[in-house]
Amino acid sequence: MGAAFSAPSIRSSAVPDLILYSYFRSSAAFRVRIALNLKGLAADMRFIHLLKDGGQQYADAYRKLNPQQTVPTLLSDGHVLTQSLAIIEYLDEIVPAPPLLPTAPLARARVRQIALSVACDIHPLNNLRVLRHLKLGLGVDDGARLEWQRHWVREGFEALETMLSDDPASGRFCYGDSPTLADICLVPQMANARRIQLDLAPYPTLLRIEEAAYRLPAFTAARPENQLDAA
Ligand SMILES: N[C@@H](CCC(=O)N[C@@H](CS)C(=O)NCC(=O)O)C(=O)O
Repeated sequence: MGAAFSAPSIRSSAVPDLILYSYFRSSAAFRVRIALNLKGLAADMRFIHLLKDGGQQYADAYRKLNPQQTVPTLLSDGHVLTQSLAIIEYLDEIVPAPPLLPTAPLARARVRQIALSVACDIHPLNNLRVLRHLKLGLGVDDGARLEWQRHWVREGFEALETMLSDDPASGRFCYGDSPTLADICLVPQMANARRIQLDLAPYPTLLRIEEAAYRLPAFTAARPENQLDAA
């Protein structure tokens, strides 16, 4: 008799049960919603309202789940995952198609470079807790806080526009002609920029990519206004 064939277990190939803690206006949660949609994955939604009840992210039960008290949090078969980019790369690993990162190392670095420009350098400066500290901790008035927000998005978008406008790797999307992690980060940040009424005309490449993204149902369905918790 030959060696026994060991079939892969159904468990290891099955898609896990997913629960996503989300807030409609959160751009980090928006990223994960896009990734889930692109992968054709459904998650049970749990809504954490960042403003109601003094901020539901600060409730004890939620803090136990996510000590950073931010959304998104993903439960995958009960395993707690936080940080949107870690969650998205995890989803990409368990459901490889369509890929959210290209294959070649330089191409992957390029996509991550764009994604991280948004996720590490633009988004954190405009986060709710930062704005709250500016107001309550440092006494910064509403007008100056708005200018703070616009300043950091403007500076980040100027760099991204330059990076994307004259790079041969840019296509219909940030990298080539299909959406990647870079678009997943860029598009929600543009939604935030619209909320603070930033003039987007100086960023024609970003606008073109956003338009291409919203032609895909995965991006449109993930928009804040299309969420069940949209107020
Ligand atoms: N780097 C984190 C950022 C998460 C984050 O800051 N989420 C915001 C919403 S976009 C939040 O929950 N803020 C709550 C607060 O600042 O109190 C990620 O990518 O998941």
